[in-house]
Amino acid sequence: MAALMHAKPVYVLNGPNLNLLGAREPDVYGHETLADVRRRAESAAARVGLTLEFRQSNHEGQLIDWVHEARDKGSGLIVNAGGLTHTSIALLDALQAAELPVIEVHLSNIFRREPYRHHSYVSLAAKGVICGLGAKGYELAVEAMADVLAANAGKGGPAAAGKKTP
Ligand code: CA2
Repeated sequence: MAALMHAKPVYVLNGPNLNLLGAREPDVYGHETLADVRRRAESAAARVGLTLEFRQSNHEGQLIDWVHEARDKGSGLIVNAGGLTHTSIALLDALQAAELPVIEVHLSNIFRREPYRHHSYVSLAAKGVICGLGAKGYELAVEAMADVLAANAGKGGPAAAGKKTP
């Protein structure tokens, strides 16, 4: 496991309705709130030497603006785009333009759910996808991001840390 300290934070972006976590549909999304998820992700980040910008918005344009911000100010992106996962070519375009490693997370196993959840635009920009493991998936995504960033840094130093690998 990498314990490399990165100056730039990893952006953890959460999309529409994820602010409702813990309040409704616990059978699908569990009992933990988004604040609980954030605490887990930040604990994992501290363990692997990363810092996070953990955010949530119900607005597609806001999420896209944050992806643009991450392009300059971030080292990677962990994205649970909520329902926009399955609809947003605009968010995909932003993620592809960011030229940062992207890890996609879903609390639920989208492949066990309705067919319209089986396709993800976000996946087209993602190095990897974690789904169905609840809040634990965010911890795993942070750990995986640390490994990706360490591997990229090893390939060409800090300037290469954000570059996608084939
Ligand atoms: O499983 C996931 O993490 C999802 O990204 C959650 C999205 C859903 O549209 C995706 O297909 C899979 C939904 C966001 C959370 O919505 C809630 C609605 C009511 C109560 C709690 C959460």
